This record gives sequence, structure tokens and C-alpha cells, in this order.
Amino acid sequence: MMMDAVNTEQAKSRLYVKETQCPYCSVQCKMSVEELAAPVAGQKVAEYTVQGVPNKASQGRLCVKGMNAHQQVFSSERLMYPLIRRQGELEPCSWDEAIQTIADRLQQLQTTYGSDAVGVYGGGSLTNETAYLLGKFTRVALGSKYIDYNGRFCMSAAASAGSKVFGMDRGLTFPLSDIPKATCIILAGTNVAECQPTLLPYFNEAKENGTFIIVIDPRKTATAAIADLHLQVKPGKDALLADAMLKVIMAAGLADSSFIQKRTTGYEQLVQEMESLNLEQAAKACGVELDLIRQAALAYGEAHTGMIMTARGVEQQTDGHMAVRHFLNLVLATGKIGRTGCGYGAITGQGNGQGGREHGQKADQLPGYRSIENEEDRAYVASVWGIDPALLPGKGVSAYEMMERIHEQEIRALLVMGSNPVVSNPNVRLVEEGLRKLDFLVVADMFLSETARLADLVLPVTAYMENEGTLTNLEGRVLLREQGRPAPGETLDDWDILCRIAEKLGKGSLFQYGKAEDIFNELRIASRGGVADYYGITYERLRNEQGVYWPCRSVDEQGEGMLFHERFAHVDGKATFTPGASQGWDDVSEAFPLILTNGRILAHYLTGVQTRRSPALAARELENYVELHPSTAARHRIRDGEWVEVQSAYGSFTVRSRIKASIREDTLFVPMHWGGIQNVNRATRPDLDPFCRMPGFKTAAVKIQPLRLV
Ligand SMILES: Nc1nc2c(c(=O)[nH]1)N[C@H]1C(S)=C(S)[C@@H](COP(=O)(O)OP(=O)(O)OC[C@H]3O[C@@H](n4cnc5c(=O)[nH]c(N)nc54)[C@H](O)[C@@H]3O)O[C@H]1N2
Ligand SMILES: Nc1nc2c(c(=O)[nH]1)N[C@H]1C(S)=C(S)[C@@H](COP(=O)(O)OP(=O)(O)OC[C@H]3O[C@@H](n4cnc5c(=O)[nH]c(N)nc54)[C@H](O)[C@@H]3O)O[C@H]1N2
Ligand code: SF4
Ligand SMILES: [Mo]
Repeated sequence: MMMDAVNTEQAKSRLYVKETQCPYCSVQCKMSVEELAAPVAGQKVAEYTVQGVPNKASQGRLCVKGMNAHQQVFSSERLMYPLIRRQGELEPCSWDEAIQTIADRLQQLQTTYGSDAVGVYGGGSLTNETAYLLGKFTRVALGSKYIDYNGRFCMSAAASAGSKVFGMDRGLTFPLSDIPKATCIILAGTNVAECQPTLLPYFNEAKENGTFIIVIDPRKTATAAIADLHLQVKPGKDALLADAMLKVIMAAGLADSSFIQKRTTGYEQLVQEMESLNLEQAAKACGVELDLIRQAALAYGEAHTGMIMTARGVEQQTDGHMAVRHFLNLVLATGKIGRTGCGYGAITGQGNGQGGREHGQKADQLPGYRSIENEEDRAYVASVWGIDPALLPGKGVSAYEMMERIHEQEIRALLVMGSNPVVSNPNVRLVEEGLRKLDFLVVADMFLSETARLADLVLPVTAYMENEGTLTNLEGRVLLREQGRPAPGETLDDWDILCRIAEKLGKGSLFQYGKAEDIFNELRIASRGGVADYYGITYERLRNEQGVYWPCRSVDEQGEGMLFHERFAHVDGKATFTPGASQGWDDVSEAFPLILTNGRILAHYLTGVQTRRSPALAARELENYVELHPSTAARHRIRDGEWVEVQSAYGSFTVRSRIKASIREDTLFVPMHWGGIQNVNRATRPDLDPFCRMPGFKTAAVKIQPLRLV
């Protein structure tokens, strides 16, 4: 340890400076954390200085979450040893007992109920190495088909749309540095200003260049504040809005016929179908003035270059897959992809939201974006893993459907790694009932999350500063996060835990790794030749080049920042238009007259397990609330700041009111960062998108009433 004094007056000693990466969102900002020990009243108390480190994505910026992320690492609430449930209470136990208990219980349950009686539930915060190993562990060590992960709730609509339309799914089809080169940008259902704050300067730079920015959101968000045009759409109506824009573009003769002819299929059918679309009716259904829709369509259609980006506002819908595809129709019809200043971007969410979805955590997927239902893919991956392809299970079910199988007791044991499903699933009443019915629940986490509280065994894991691994940011850039601190207490790395369980299950020979890099080297081979090909990426390159884009097929290849320059990834090289109208969700009734939507705020992250352990972040927003329009509040006789109950057909939650003129009158907005009685998911609905199994988080019919003693 370095002990040089940096402040002579206070004689602070500098213990440590390390470069690391923020554990939160998909930008994956690089930072340095300097630890100082200052003598205060005779005691050594640590102080920390956090600074952004220049890199290609965040260019050295950090947002308030990144600035304070270290506080969770040093939280006194960190789990330091395994906990086992005895007589109803969680008590400390040794790793030996924990791992032995897991192996015994899982084997028992599989002997009684079959291999598929055990499920695994992963997350998009896990490194590529852990995500990859979790898929292998489930299929090889457990022999179960049931694995899925929280990315199902996050990326699946855009991912499946990208695969269908382009033949490939990667968050952005362009490098971030291209954003200021676009003449028109549409931001649909994405609140970059609060969710990827360090990206905002790219958009501000674009504005300085004269870029016309259109925001589509039911609320005037901090992102809408930078817009030249804000379409305050009714929740659930994005597909229809995109169709209306397309019709305007077609009628104005702004379609790019040469691009359409050379690079796409399916346009003629779309043209025919568009004929029957009535623009006045569509505008009315979307809750947006037709004139504004026209302005937006013409601005995008007439611009030489342009980008469309979507996030969860458009995607977390029961027609989310189709809604994204209808926006992609706009991209293809105007030929705005595959050249500088153009493209489509699904703004990914979690730190490894992108990589987490490429290497086998999904029910139907094998590493490198291979399919578990394709014979060639199975044979290839089985050969890398050294097993008979016949032993690989088939495809399982999506995250929420796994919860239904748990509720039906078809799945009897569950291992959760990197998620808090009892807060983040829709319709959480059913989810909690199900998890309580499990014969055996194991949760690996840094904290006693709401889900960990229900577990029979809780496994303490290392935090972002304490382990090594790669994460893939929203651009598809793979980044190496190196270990900065030793593992505290008895915490272990996630991958190490999986290897130890595999060993006890008698599969140790297939899980021999000394360090994360060994797993990455196997992942490189397993992904080789797949859509998400990581073969050419090595730890050494990641150290030297500050990250490498996938696909990267050989060690001398650069990796592609801009995709689809000459061809799309389908076999014929063409992209496909999407026909078929989508009217969107519209289910309000007299009993439930308002639309409940939800999302994020700047200071908190997902279910809040981590950010609530950071005092500086927790203090910014201590409890949950519902945003509602002044006239809606008046109609329901609700005062600002009072307790209200929001109820749907599925359940209710209780929060304080926050009256804001920036939201539509027919819509309520509630942050998703709190559990228990304040959890918005007590009222969300279980319906899933038929294509990608994404829940319709962003729309539920509800009523609201003040909770007042009369
Ligand atoms: N501060 C913070 N940042 C985060 C996260 C976090 O928890 N906190 N989480 C990360 C993760 S995992 C994710 S997935 C991303 C999410 O990033 P975003 O998708 O940008 O975040 P959300 O707030 O869920 O939704 C975005 C916007 O959609 C709007 N919206 C709601 N319904 C509709 C609709 O029907 N149509 C349209 N067009 N818009 C609608 C909401 O008003 C909201 O402003 O953020 C990442 N970054
Ligand atoms: N109503 C509503 N619900 C939503 C959404 C919404 O917009 N609205 N968004 C959805 C989306 S996009 C997402 S991504 C999900 C996220 O939902 P969750 O997966 O529940 O999200 P987190 O709160 O990040 O939970 C991660 C847990 O894993 C732990 N953890 C973090 N890093 C690691 C690690 O490296 N290893 C291990 N073992 N544990 C770790 C954290 O402490 C935390 O307890 O929520 C979804 N739910
Ligand atoms: S939360 Fe996102 S934008 Fe903020 S510092 Fe972390 S990675 Fe960067
Ligand atoms: Mo997400």
C-alpha cells in the first residue's frame, strides 16, 4: 500500500487509487477511486475521492450515481458470510456447509421431480464471464432448461425486433461519437438525461450543430427539455404514432426508393396497408395533435441524416416488439442507416445489459447469440463444452413465465444471481406467493435484498471494485473492469461460487478456471462464428485499446462501430419491413380510468437495493411518489404531498402524491425503485408480448384515491 502524505496539514495518507467502472447503467463510465485515511480525533477514518477517467464513451464524465457508487461497497450492510435459514431465521454458516447444502438439496429435488425442477435467474449486471458461466452451469451442471434473466424485462423487445428486421441485435448501430453528426434525432420513450446522464453532452453538441431533436414521451422529462419538438404521446400508442409519421413521409414523397429497392424487402405490402390508415383518427388515438406529428415526420424525413433511439417507454409494452419494428420502418423507408450520422439505437439499460443478453442467460440462447433450438449451434457449443449435444436441454421459458411455473410448483428450487425479482417482476403478488412456495431458494447478492430475505441460503458476493471481468456497453463496446480491492470478509466472486457448486455436483472437470480471464478465453471460442462473435477480443487488447466493439472475428480485426454499411445481417443481406397495423394498448374503463406508467429517476437504480445503501443517493429521494397532473389531482381531491393509494385489477400500492403539470392528464407516473407497500409492480399487469415475452410494464389501468382519515 502507498502511504505518501498528500496533505501536510492533516497528514492524510493515500491508501489506494484504482481505476474502475461504474456498476450502474449501460454507459459504463470509467472512474478512479482514491481512498484516503485521515486521522480524525485519533481514529483513522477513510475518505474517498472519485473522478471520471477519460474514455471513448463517457469522455471522463460521471453522474451523481457514479460519483457515489463506492458508498455501497463500503456499506455496513454488505453481506460478509453465507447465511442459512434455521428455524425460520437466517444465520451465518460456513461456505462448506452452504455449498454442500445446495448440492444436496438440488440433487434431492432433481431426483424426486426431474432435472427441470431447478431454475436459474440471472441479471444484466453480471459480467460477461459470469453470465456465460451461468448459462453453462444451468445446462451442463444442472441439466435444466429453466434459465432466464432480468434482461427479459429490459431489452427483449428491441433485441427481438433488431434480430427480425436487421438479422442482428446490438444496442446502437452507430458509435456514440456519431450523434452530433445527425441532422435530426428522434428519442422515443427514452429519458437519457436521467438514465444515461453522461451521454447528454453528445446531444447538446448535436444541438449546437443545429440538430432537430424530437422527444416522444407522455411526460415533459429532463430529456424533453432539450427537444425542439415534444410529442406527448398517450402511453402504449407508439406503434400507431410511428405509422402515422410513416404515412406523412410517404405522402410527402420522402421515401428513399433507391435504398428501399437495393437494401430491403417487404415495402410494397406496407405501402398497401398504409392506405387504410386514417391520420386524424390515429392522431386522436395517440393523444397528439396531427400537426405536431406532421412536423416531426417531415423533420425526420427531410433531414439528410438522422437517428432514432428507443428505450423502455416504447419497448416495455405488450406490443413492444412491434412498436420498435414500426419505428424501424421509418429508418428503412428513409434510408437512414449504415452511413455516418444515421442509424437506430436501443439504449440498453444495465451495466452489462448488452453482453448479458449474448452469451446464454436467455431461455432459448447459447453463447455468441446462438440458438438452443438449432442443431448446428447445439453441436458447436457442446463440442466447446466437451459434452454430447444430446445432453443439452431444450429451451425454457421467459423470466415472468418462470415465476408462473414456480407458482404452479413445476419449478421447486431457484438460484437467483444478480436480480431482485420480488420487486422487479410485474404482478409481484403472484411472484412473492410463488417464491414462498419454493422448496429451496438460493440468492447470491451483496445485500439482503427483498428477494434474499425470502431465501433459504444467501451467498455473499464481491462488488464491482472487488472482482474482474468484462462488460459490454450500449454501443457494443466490450470493456475490461479490473479488480481494485481485495474481496472483503468471506465474499466470493459469482463465477467462483458456480464452479464450487458444479464441483460438488460431480461436474468439476467441466468447470476448471483459475480466474475470470480463463472463462473469457472459453467464451471467445464458444462465441466464435456466432452473431455476437468475441473471438478477436482478448484481455490484453482490452487493456491496450480501451475497449473493442463486437463483432470482432479475429485478433487483428478492429471491431465494428458502425453496422450495416453495406449489408444487413440476414442471409440475403437485406433488412425487412414490418407490415401489420398495431393499435396499441387501450384498456382504461370506468372502474380504472387512468393509465399508470413508470420508470426511473436520476438518483436511484432499479429496485434501489444498491442506491438506497448509498447515503448521498438515498438522501436525494427517500421514498416513492406518484406524479399526477394538477387537474387530475383536483378531480380526485388530492393535495400535493399526501398519501394516496393507486389500484389496478392486480393490486395496489401506497405512495405520496407529487402534482406536476408536466405529465398528461390521463397518466400517472411512478418510479420503480422501491419495494414493499410502495412498489409500483404491485399494480402492474402480467400480460406478455407474444413475440419476446416482455411484460406490459408501462401501461396499466388504475384508479387513485387519497388515503385520508375522515
Ligand atoms: N437513474 C437511473 N438510470 C438508469 C436506471 C435506473 O434505474 N436509474 N436503469 C437502467 C436500466 S436497467 C434501464 S433499462 C434504462 C431505462 O432507461 P429509460 O427507458 O430511458 O427509462 P424509463 O424511465 O423506464 O422510461 C423512459 C421514459 O419512457 C416514458 N414512457 C412511459 N410510457 C411510455 C409510452 O408508452 N411511450 C413512450 N414513448 N414513452 C413512455 C417515461 O415517461 C420515461 O420518461 O435506464 C438505465 N439507467
Ligand atoms: N414497473 C417496472 N418494473 C421494471 C422496470 C420498469 O421500468 N418498470 N424495468 C425492468 C428492467 S429494465 C430491469 S433491468 C429490471 C431490473 O430488476 P432487478 O434485476 O431486480 O434489478 P436490481 O435492483 O439491479 O437487482 C439486482 C440485484 O442484484 C444485486 N447485484 C448487483 N450486482 C451484482 C453482481 O455482480 N452479482 C450478484 N450476485 N448480485 C448483484 C443487487 O444488489 C440487487 O439486489 O427491472 C424491471 N422491472
Ligand atoms: S450511472 Fe451510468 S452515466 Fe452515471 S456514472 Fe454510472 S455508468 Fe456513468
Ligand atoms: Mo433495464
